[in-house]
Amino acid sequence: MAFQNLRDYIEHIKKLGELHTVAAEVDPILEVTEIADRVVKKDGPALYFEKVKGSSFPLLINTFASHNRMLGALGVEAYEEISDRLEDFTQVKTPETLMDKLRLLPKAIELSKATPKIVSSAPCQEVVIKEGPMLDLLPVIQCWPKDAGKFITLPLVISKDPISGNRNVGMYRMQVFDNKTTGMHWQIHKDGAEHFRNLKDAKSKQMPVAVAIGADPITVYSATAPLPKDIDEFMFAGFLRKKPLELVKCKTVDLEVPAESEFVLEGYVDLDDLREEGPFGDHTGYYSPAKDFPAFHITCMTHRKNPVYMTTIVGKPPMEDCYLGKATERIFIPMLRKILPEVVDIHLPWEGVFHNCILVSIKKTYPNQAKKMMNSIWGLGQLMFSKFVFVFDHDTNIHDLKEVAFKVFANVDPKRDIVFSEGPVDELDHSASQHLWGGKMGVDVTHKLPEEGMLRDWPEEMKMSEEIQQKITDRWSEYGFNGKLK
Ligand SMILES: Cc1cc2nc3c(=O)[nH]c(=O)nc-3n(C[C@H](O)[C@H](O)[C@H](O)COP(=O)(O)O)c2cc1C
Ligand SMILES: [Mn+2]
Repeated sequence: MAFQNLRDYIEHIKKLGELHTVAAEVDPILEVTEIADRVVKKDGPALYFEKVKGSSFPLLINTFASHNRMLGALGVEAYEEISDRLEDFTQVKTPETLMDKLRLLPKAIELSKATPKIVSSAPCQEVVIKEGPMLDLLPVIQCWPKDAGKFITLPLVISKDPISGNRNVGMYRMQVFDNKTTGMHWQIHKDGAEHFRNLKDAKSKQMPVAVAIGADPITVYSATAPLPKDIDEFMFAGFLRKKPLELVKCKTVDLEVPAESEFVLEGYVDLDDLREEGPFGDHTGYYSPAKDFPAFHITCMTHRKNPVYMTTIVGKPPMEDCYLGKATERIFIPMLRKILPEVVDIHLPWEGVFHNCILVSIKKTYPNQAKKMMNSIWGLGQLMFSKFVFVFDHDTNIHDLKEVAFKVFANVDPKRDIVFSEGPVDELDHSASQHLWGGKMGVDVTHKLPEEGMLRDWPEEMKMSEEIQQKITDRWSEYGFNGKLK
């Protein structure tokens, strides 16, 4: 079941015993981070801070920071419920009979259910503020000691392409510069940045932007999903919710925002107004340095009555964003298989902070397929950032890092099986000698074929027969281990 808004989800996790309320007053400068960091590292609950110094609004953090809460947020018990639906939805078979055509009907219905619906009045506009304190009212946190200031860390940034008019929703952090101005940290490869660049071709200077902070959990997740450009994240949210996302027109800009948002910031960015943003303690575990990004000027802030400020911190894994990333890894496998049918499974270990490392298992049917896989990954959406790509045979459990290490050490001839390449790296990568591009390494861990130059037979992996395994399990108590070692 999908939640209508954030407060319904808060009630849900409260009932599950996965929400801890802190009544003591806390400082938004660093104190919230240290508490949230300790709790997330211990697989603890979501945190609801009732009193944050300097604000009258409560703060919610670590909302998605457990597998249970992440699944709950998406309204499912297993990610396969979503990936199977996506697989089904994208199955294309040319309809030949009337029955085939009729079978397409549910898809059309599903699509119509995903299309956002405009409503005329909305909870997120219960309070409208056009002058006076705006950002100053919010319990925005400073996350790490050397951060440049306070950052809004979980915003849904909404813009429309100045040329095509297509909507995008992305999660890009926003540094608070003053009561009505923030930074807009869309990295160069992201869709929001593309909209901004397109202002030039559209012969325009300013672009309206709206930001929702706190919404129903599926919509918040959707802003982080690596969808192809021009696929509307709100439509994707509707697909996941199985019912349309309700949107309302903004008060001062020509954009729509989720009607059930907690807070909305309306405003614009200007091609000629870039400002220094950062440093910021990032999800890489290092500070990303200061750089120029557009300034976001706020023309109006609206919010619900009794709004909840939703935020997160990023840093050395595991952090809350790891769980969002895990959802993406699991949900998008069928989409990946549409382009790369040999993919059996993928795993982006948290230590690789998404863009540093990907493990892929494939059903290998022709020589050098592992190398083809590396090149495909380096050319595919946000997976292009992957610095290390390890390709395994289909029967390796790539989620077991012990098995992964064993297979890498055993199956790889370093001289023959390692491929070095170069290309774009994530904007946050600090290891490359220069900004934005650097080296890549692919490792072929699959069995090697004669056609790949292998001069000897590949050996068979040892496995005990199932019959013997079963016999020993049945007889275990006879061996006198007294329940130990089983
Ligand atoms: C908590 C969190 C913070 C993020 N902050 C940023 C950010 O500041 N800048 C950025 O470009 N991407 C950031 N991302 C990643 C983007 O949200 C992600 O790449 C998304 O797919 C971008 O949407 P787009 O493809 O529509 O551009 C963040 C993700 C999460 C989960
Ligand atoms: Mn997008």
